[in-house]
This record gives sequence, C-alpha cells and structure tokens, in this order.
Amino acid sequence: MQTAVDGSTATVDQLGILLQNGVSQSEVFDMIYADAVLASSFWVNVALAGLSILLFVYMGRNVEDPRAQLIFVATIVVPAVSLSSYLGLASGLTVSVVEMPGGALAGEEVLSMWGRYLTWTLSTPMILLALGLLAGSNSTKIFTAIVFDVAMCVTGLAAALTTSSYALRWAWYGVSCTFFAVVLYVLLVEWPRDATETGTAEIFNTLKLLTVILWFGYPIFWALGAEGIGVLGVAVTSWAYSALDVGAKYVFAYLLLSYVADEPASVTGLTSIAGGETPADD
Ligand code: RET
Repeated sequence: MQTAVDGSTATVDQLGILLQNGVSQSEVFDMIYADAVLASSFWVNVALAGLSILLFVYMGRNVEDPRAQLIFVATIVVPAVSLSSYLGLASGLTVSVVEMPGGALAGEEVLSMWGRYLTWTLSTPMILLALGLLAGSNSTKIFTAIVFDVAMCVTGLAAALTTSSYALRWAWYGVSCTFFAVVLYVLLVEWPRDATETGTAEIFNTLKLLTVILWFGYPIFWALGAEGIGVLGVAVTSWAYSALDVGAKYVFAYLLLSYVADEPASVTGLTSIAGGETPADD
C-alpha cells in the first residue's frame, strides 16, 4: 500500500511498518501455501485442537466441584486458544516477513510466526493455573508463575520482531530465558512440595516432568530456527513447535483432566485463588 487514501489505510500502513514486513497478507498467505510442510503444521493443530475441545467438554460433563470445574475450564481454554492461534497462522494474519539483522541468514527475509508467541501469553498461563490448582498451591505462587510466564512470552515476541540489531534479538531472548527460569523454579521446587502436602504428588510430578521437558524444547528450537542461528528452516521449526504443542497442550490436558474427572475429590479443598485457606502454605 503506497498511498494512504484515508485514515484506515494509514493505520494499516502503520501496522505494516510496525511489523516491518512491507509484504501484504495475501503475499504471506501465498508463501505459506507454497510450502505444504509449513501449511500442514498449522492445519494438523487446528484439527487436533477442535477434537480436544469436544473430548474435554465431554469428559467434564459430570464434574460438579467448583475447583475441579476451574481446572477443567482453565485446561479447555488451552485448545480453544490454540485453535484460534493456528487459524491466525493458517490465514497469514499473524505471520510476517522479517529481515534478519545478522547471523547465518543476515539480510535475508524470513517468515516469523509471531502469532505463536502472542497466543502463548494466553494459553501458557492457563496450563500453569491448572497445575498450580492441582498442586494445591497458594495464590502468591500461582500469580508469580503466571506473571513471569506472560513476561517470558512477551519478551520472546520482542526477540522475534526485533530487526534493528542481531545482538538485541539475543538480548530479548536472554531476558525471556531469565523469566522462564522463575517459572521453572516454581514448577520444580515450590509446587512439588505443595503437591506432596496436598496428596496430588503422583499426578503432579508426571505432569511437571512432561511440562518441563517439552517447554525446554521451545527456546531450543527458537535458537536453532530461522529466527535464531538459522540451522533449521522455517517449516521444520514450525513443525517442531506444532509437535511440542501436541504434547504440551493436548496430551498434557488429557492426562490432567482424566485424573480430575476420576478423582474430583482429591482437588477439592485446595487453596482458593483469592487466598482463603492455604493448606500447603509455608
Ligand atoms: C521463547 C523464546 C525466548 C526464550 C524462551 C522461549 C520460551 C517459550 C516457551 C513456550 C511454551 C509454550 C507452550 C505453548 C502452549 O500453548 C519464547 C521460545 C524461554 C517455554 C507450552
């Protein structure tokens, strides 16, 4: 869009400048569908997210305890956000072309799937909320994990969209990793202790391991992919994220919700989000 003929065109132009793509959405769309591997990495997840939502709603049909219901709602939000996220990617809405300022791909234009980082800011807090509730943790620890997790995603988005300096891309990456370390601390140190006191240690520890192992994959693939040092191509990186998502979201949610549906009593009486009784408070 060369000429701003009215206010709305100017706004679209400004957004284009902000995302520094200079490429229209339909051009991005064509680039996505020119690569069947890349396009399938989006659509497989749209389908899996849709099926997961239906399955989880069905699994929760008889759950009546409010805390067990809260775990169900938080967990069902994860595939719901995922479905929207992948539709955004599949339509080209949340994908841009960015010019790499340095590294192996210096000066080259690569596709950035920045919508992923944006939607993680909505889905990952729900995963942590569900895990914190399962562990019977208190609102301070749940708040801490969620706030640092959101900060991790937003600074990851900043890393992906910074095109002025290669060093600053990695600076944002470092900041994001630091926030990730706080989330890991809560997951690996605080919540296991709470879960032991609450009596949900077995299922909590299984989900904790699944979460920690898979979540580590995201920064690793970011660093190896086109947005990092560039040893992996865009389609391979996108498939890596899509595969990690299958485990970190749908498999995770299925295991958690099967447990909660079978034993809703084990999560009743946990600390309330607003404070209240705090059996696992120390
Ligand atoms: C980024 C890059 C910057 C450094 C770090 C990252 C971590 C991302 C993680 C994402 C987890 C996403 C999940 C999504 C499910 O919906 C942003 C890749 C540390 C841990 C579980």
